Amino acid sequence: MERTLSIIKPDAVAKGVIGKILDRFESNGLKIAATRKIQLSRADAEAFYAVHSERPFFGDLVDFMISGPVVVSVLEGENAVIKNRNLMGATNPKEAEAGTIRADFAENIDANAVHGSDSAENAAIEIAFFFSEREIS
Ligand code: YYY
Ligand code: MG
Repeated sequence: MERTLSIIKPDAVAKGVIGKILDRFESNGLKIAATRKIQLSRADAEAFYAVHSERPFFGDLVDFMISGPVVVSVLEGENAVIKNRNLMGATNPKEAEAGTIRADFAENIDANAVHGSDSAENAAIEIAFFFSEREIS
């Protein structure tokens, strides 16, 4: 069993599709092992996305991620990292395959509905950023 971190971003929370997105996970063999709605601070968002701090889109990404509440979840299942990435679709919703979360719920690359860890190693770091072990089951 593998774990990954999912974030339902402010655009999708504002649209009222938290339930629809969580259903994609549960319907595709990913258990919701922990979940919480949270308003990120600027410091939270900057720390979470520190890997992108030198990229030109970093400022806009941080502004977007604190523009409203998000839903952070730990997903658990076989090959959870890649399974979640496949369910999410491409970073740019215009390039995302039909039936993926980003194709169905995202408008553009800046507001693209979901985050998902890109490796098991990063998943462990990202999960620990939001959850203690006793909150995950
Ligand atoms: O992992 P993923 O979210 O699919 O993409 P990343 O390359 O890690 O970028 C993180 C985040 O940054 C992306 O979801 C939207 C934003 N972003 C952007 O606004 N413009 C880009 N050209 C690339 C990424
Ligand atoms: Mg990424």
